[in-house]
Formats: sequence, structure tokens, C-alpha cells
Amino acid sequence: MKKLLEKLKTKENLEKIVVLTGSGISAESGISTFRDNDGLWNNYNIEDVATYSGFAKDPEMVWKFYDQRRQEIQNTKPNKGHYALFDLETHLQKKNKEFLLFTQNVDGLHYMAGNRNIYELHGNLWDAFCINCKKKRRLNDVPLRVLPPKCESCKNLMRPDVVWFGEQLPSSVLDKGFESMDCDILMVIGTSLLVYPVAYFPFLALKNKSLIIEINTEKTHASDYFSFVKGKAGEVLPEIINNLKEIL
Ligand code: BJW
Ligand code: ZN
Repeated sequence: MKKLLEKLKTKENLEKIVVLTGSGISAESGISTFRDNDGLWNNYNIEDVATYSGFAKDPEMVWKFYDQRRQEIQNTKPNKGHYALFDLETHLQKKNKEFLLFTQNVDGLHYMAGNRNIYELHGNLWDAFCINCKKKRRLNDVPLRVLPPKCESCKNLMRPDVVWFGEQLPSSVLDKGFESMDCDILMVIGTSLLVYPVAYFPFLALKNKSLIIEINTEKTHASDYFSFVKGKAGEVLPEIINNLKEIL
């Protein structure tokens, strides 16, 4: 941390700050990550619940998995890490500088914290769409009354609007992500950087000579290339962002 704060003091003319978050930022809100010891992928088989073929085999079981996660998330709130990012966006807006927040999270907590310039790379747990006519629906009922939910228009099966393994990310969001890596600072928060194509983002920013601040409770495979700060997002982000605001 000390090293990073020293480095920040030498920076000037910073105009564009980009943030990439993963499930670690929501851990302090009580939401499970995927690959930590108590993570979701230790308790569920990815093939069964996070691929289209798993869904096609047993839609009811997959919907139960997502409905249970929505039930867990409905009682959670953003934490200090989320609010620090809201503070940063508000500050940059006042200064007429650019702020973009890319998240792999599907929990919607960045919206709840107040951030607005958000790009959801892996979808959102509260949205569903019809596998036939693609009509979208916001899922307000928790738990859902009918499982699996059916399309109001064509009566076909709905699916969660999340990105499963083997599926393309929404192209407008992914393209925006790739083009935004020409930033002055990229903050990479609470992600293992094990899932592609998002895991390429920081390496693109590195190529573009951005300062990359990685915040994580553990080093990742990429930490040695970045300015790594070890700690919980909710604990270290407020301090980093307060220091950043002084130079922005
Ligand atoms: C804290 C903390 C605290 C804890 N503070 N930190 C090579 C190149 C390109 C692609 C591939 C490739 N090899 C394989 C692929 C394909 C695949 C992939 O990447 N697989 C890898 C596992 C190897 N990728 C895909 O399939 C993607 N699509 C794609 O590539 O399309 C192109 C294509 C399609 C078809 C044919 C050919 C090409 C889609 C990926 C979709 C991922 N979906 C999920 C599920 C979403 C829905 C749901 O939630 O159920 O997204 S998987 C899961 O992982 C979820 C997350 O968004 C994602 C990332 O996880 P995250 O957030 O990083 O969590 P963890 O648990 O891994 O890490 C948490 C971190 O937080 C840890 O580091 C902790 O230390 C830290 N932490 N507490 C700070 N308090
Ligand atoms: Zn339909």
C-alpha cells in the first residue's frame, strides 16, 4: 500500500479511470465467491449449473440454483468497497473526467451503491430471457412462484440472463471493455482473473502503459505485473480512493 501511495504522488494529468470487479468485492456483503474455499464452484458442478447443456438437461434444477442465489442476495447490501467506487465516480463526474466500471458480478450491488457508468460483463441475476423469442423479463418475485418460468409471449422456457461457460459475452459490453483499456489507471478488484475473455483486460491495459492497481486478499497469477495491494476491498479501497481523489 505504502509503495502504491508513493507512486500515486508522482502521477499527473490523469483523465480516465477504469475499474474491473469480481466476486471478491461482494464477499464482505456476505455473497459467495466462486473459487475460494467456500466458493460456489466447490459446492456445485460447473457443467451442471453454468453451461447451456446443463440447463437443457435439467432446467428446473438450474433455476433452483439461481433462485436460491437470488434469495441469498435479496437481503444483502453494498459494502464499503462498493461505496468507495461510488465516491470515486461522483468525484470524477464533478471533475469532468472519465470513469467506467466493468463488473463480472451478477448481483447488482454496484447499482445499489449508486454507481451509474456500469458495464455488466456476465449478465444479471435479476434478469431472464426466453430461449425461443429472446423476450426479456425482470424477475421481481423471490422465490419465483413457478419454476422454471415460462415466456409470457410464446410460452417457451425462460433462462437466467447470465453468461455461462462456452457462451459469448454481450458484444457491446465486451467491445467497450477492450477499447476502454487505454486508460490512465485500471483498478482490478476481487477477481482471480481466471475467466476469459475478461482476464485479458488488465494485460491490454498493461500494454497501453496504464497503472494497474490490483486489490485482492491473495496474490493472483498476474499480481507480479501490477501494483498489488493485499487486503479486503472494503478495508483498503476507501484509503486508496481518498488518496486518488487528491490527485484527480
Ligand atoms: C477478495 C475478497 C475481498 C475474496 N476483497 N478480494 C482461453 C481463452 C479464452 C477463453 C477460454 C480459454 N480457456 C477457456 C476458455 C473459456 C472460458 C474460460 O475462461 N474458462 C476458464 C475457467 C479457463 N470462458 C468462457 O467460456 C466465456 N466465454 C467465452 O470465452 O466465449 C467465447 C467463446 C464461446 C464459445 C466458443 C468459443 C469461444 C464465458 C465465461 C462465463 C463465466 N461465467 C461465470 C458464471 C456467471 C453466472 C453465475 O454467476 O452463475 O461468471 S463463472 C464465474 O467466474 C462468474 C464470475 O463472474 C467469473 C469470475 O470469477 P471471479 O469473480 O474472479 O471469482 P473467483 O472466485 O474466481 O475469485 C474471487 C477473488 O476474490 C479471489 O481472487 C479472492 O482471493 C478474492 N477475494 N474475498 C478482495 N474481501
Ligand atoms: Zn418467448
